[in-house]
Amino acid sequence: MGSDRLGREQLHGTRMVEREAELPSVRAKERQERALEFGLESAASVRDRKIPLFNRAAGRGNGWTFVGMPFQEDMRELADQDVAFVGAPLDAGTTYRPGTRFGPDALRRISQLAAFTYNVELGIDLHESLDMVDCGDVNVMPANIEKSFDQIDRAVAYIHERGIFPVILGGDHSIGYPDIRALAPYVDGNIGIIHFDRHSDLSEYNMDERMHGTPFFHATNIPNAPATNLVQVGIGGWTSSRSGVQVSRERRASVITLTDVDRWGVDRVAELALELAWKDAKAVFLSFDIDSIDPAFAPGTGTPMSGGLLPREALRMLHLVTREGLAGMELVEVAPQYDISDITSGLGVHIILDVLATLVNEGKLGRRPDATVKADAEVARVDDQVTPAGG
Ligand SMILES: [Mn+2]
Repeated sequence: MGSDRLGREQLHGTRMVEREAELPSVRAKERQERALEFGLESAASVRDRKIPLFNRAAGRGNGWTFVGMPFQEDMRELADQDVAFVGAPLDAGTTYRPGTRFGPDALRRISQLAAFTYNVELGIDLHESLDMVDCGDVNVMPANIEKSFDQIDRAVAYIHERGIFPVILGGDHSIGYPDIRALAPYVDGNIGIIHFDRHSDLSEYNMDERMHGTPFFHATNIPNAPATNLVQVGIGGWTSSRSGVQVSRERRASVITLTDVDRWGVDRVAELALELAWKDAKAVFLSFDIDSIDPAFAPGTGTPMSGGLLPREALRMLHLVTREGLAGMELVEVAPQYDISDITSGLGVHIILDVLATLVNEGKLGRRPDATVKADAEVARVDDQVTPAGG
C-alpha cells in the first residue's frame, strides 16, 4: 500500500459533509421564522411545528397570483377583504391519473388573461366591486390525506372566521370534505351543496382511504350538511361507482343527469337545483369539478368522461344556481399535464370569475356596479362642495 492509497478521508464527499457544519444558517432561520409568523401555525396533527399553515415559500404560481391580485403574505392581516383565493395543491386523493397538485398554479398562470377583471357581457369590473387577495397555497402533506384535510380545514376556516368569501383552487375532489368541514361551524343552520361532476363522489372509501370519490359521503355526515340538500349536476357516463349511487339513494340526495338537462332544459333544472339546495338551508356551497364539462373542452383532468356539459350550458346554469348567494366555492380536478393550450385551466378561471360576477350583480358579495357608481357620484359631490369653485 503506497501513499496514494484512497481512503474515506481523501474523498471530496467527506470534506464537503464536514464543511456543512461550518455553513451559517442565519438567513434560513430568519426565513423560516418569518414564514411561520406570516403563514400561521399548522393544524394540531402536523408534528413538525416549523411547517406553517399557509406556504409562504411557494404557491404563488411562479410569481403569478390569481387574476393578478395582491399576494396576502402576512395572513395575520387578512381582515376585511371580500374574496380570498387559496390553493389546495393536493393529488393524494386521485385514484387514477394524478397531477392536480399543479392545478392552483395552472389556474393562476392562465388567469393573467383575465387580469383586467372586466366582462362586457355581464357589465361588471370585479376589481371595482370586490377587494380580492391571493393567500397562496395551503401546506398540504403529499403523503397524508388526513393531515392534508386538517390543514385545508384550518386554512379555510380561518378565512370564514373573518367573514371573507373563500375560492379554493384545487386540488383533487377529496378537498370537498375539508372545505365543507371548515364552513360548517360558521353556518347557523343547514348547508346546501351544489355539486357539478360526472362522478357521484359519494362512496365511503376508495381503496380504504377518503380519496376523491368520497368527499360528499363524509361531508353529508356533518350534522348541518344533510344529503337532502346535496344537488349533483352532470352525473353519468361509465365511471360512476355503484356504491356512491347507493348512498345517494339512501340519503336522498338529488341527481340531475345530462338526460335531465336535455329533456327539461338548462333553466328548469337550474331552478330545481337552486330550490333543492336552499330548502330549509341557511347557506349554499358550490363544488365545481371541471370534469363535469365535456373533455372536448376540458381535457386537462385525471378522470375525463365524455358526454358532459358544454361550457355554455355550465356557465348559464351557474348564473342561475348562484344568484341566491354562496358561502364559498371550490374549483377542483384541473390537472395541467393532460391539458391542451391551457383550455381547461382557462375555463376554470372563467367559471370562478362568472360566479363572482353573479354574486356581485345579485348584491350578495362586495359592491354592486350601480352602488359603485352611486358611491363615486357621492364622493364627487362631496368633493364639489369642499373644493372651492374655480379653475
Ligand atoms: Mn368529483
